[in-house]
Amino acid sequence: MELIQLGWNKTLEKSFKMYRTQGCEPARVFSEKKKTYSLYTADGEIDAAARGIMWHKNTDKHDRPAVGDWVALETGKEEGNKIIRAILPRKGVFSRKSTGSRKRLKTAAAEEQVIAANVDVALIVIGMDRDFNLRRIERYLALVQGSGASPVIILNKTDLCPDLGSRLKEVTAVVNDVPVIPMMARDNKQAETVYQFIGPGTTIAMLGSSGVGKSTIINQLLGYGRQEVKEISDRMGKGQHTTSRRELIILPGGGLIMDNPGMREVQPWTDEDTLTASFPDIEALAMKCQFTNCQHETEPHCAVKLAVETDALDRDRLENYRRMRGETQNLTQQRKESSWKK
Ligand SMILES: Nc1nc2c(ncn2[C@@H]2O[C@H](COP(=O)(O)OP(=O)(O)O)[C@@H](O)[C@H]2O)c(=O)[nH]1
Ligand SMILES: [Mg+2]
Ligand SMILES: [Zn+2]
Repeated sequence: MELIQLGWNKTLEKSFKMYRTQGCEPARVFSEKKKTYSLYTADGEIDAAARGIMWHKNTDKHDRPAVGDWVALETGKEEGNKIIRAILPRKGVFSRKSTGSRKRLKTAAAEEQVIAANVDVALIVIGMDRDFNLRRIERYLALVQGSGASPVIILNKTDLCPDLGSRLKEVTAVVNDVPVIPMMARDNKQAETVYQFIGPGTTIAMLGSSGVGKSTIINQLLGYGRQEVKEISDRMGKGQHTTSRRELIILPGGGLIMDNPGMREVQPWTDEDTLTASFPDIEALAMKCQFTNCQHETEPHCAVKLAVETDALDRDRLENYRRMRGETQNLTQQRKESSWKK
């Protein structure tokens, strides 16, 4: 397989140059086992271990290979003993707060664990049944903001939505320029409409709650039933949680796709500025607040609160923003504590 079809590009080639002179070859991590990784190379699939230093207890989890990473692979060693020498610079990452060991948890220090690297397009799948929730859409958009990926929203199970027209209006009102695709993935071949966002070498990650149809969409794109689809009754709404292995699957029409990278809680691992950037309407209003650091709580002459009072800004949207900002501020504090301990 051509490296370009795996997402290789000029920027990567540049940063790989020095490794090439050292006899390394480029490879892309497509799944992660305990301490080994499965990689795509120009010559096919291969398993490799990471250099010992990457597992040292003082090595930040952030510096370990993750699914989606491009790495420099040491070649020339005897067969079956390939080693990952280095991770090439990432375009962006999806990460979560590491659960860490129990001992570590007690210290409440937050550590960033990369769960997917170099994602180009994040398909946020929302069920138009009971899953439908505007606030959740905002949370996913905040999560994607700063990840280096462009978001696309899929409103799936349109067959279970009696009022699609007005739902669509509600969604487009909160998502700005993010593309929104309504679809009925199960019964039609509508999943193929997402191909407009996928080119050769595009890396896609599917995000969304359990039971919204992520695996169904992937199977449609693949043309066969690779991902396990949970049978759930439409009446009950939610399905059981089946854990799928996190891996990058090559699509027949080009591109690579990852089922839910496993963000259990929809918690943006981000900073306040990145969060605010995913609420551009609030950001614009905040420029008109009297205080530059206005928190839009009790300050006088707050343009954001005024907008809520005059119905120019949705109260629930502001509430959701505030809640996420609170979480982000906590996280920033925990990160500080974590770096003091080092
Ligand atoms: N009614 C309806 N059900 C769907 C649609 N797409 C998927 N489903 C069903 O939703 C359930 C969960 O789908 P699945 O792909 O496993 O969801 P995942 O947890 O997000 O991977 C399955 O029973 C699917 O058949 C759709 O467009 N309409
Ligand atoms: Mg699934
Ligand atoms: Zn304000």
